[in-house]
Amino acid sequence: MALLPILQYPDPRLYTVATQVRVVDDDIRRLINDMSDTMYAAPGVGLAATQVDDHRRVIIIDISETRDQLQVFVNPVVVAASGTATCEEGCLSVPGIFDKVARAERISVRALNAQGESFTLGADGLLAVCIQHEMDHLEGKVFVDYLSRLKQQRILAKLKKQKRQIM
Ligand code: K1U
Ligand code: ZN
Repeated sequence: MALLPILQYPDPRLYTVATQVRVVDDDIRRLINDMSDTMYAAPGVGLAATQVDDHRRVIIIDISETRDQLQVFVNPVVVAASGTATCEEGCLSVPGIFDKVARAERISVRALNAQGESFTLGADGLLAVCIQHEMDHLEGKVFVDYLSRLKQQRILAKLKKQKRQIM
């Protein structure tokens, strides 16, 4: 079991654009295993490689109540999107902050699985939100970037205060 440190907003490394995975090999599968240990321990319902300072296009998600339905997306691409839905989001890189973000209501995503096989998945509800949130991380985008400047300033102040209290 390997728990990886999760980058905390506003760490500049969260703004890195991830690169395509050329081959899904044992090295990528090790990353997926370490990311899943980290996500389940946090606990979270998703994690992007960016958040553990690995800038390859890998995201994982498990929105199941039983926490045993891991979904792996390597090189994910949204191939169709429709509607708009606003949902409250959180992020392991922005602890204790939750706010509403508008995203596509339904998406169809194409990706490779942990065996390197291509698949296409239709998603709505929390799964669609999570996939879009994690794919944003691969583009160097954090959900607070969608919020107003004023909210961003308040979040930064709150996180600074939290950090001071921990030290
Ligand atoms: O990207 C991340 O840091 C993961 C993030 C995913 C996410 C959650 C909700 C809306 C959009 C994206 C989280 O997992 S935050 C933690 C969380 O929401 C949660 C944790 C445990 C159980 C249920 C939810
Ligand atoms: Zn996040």
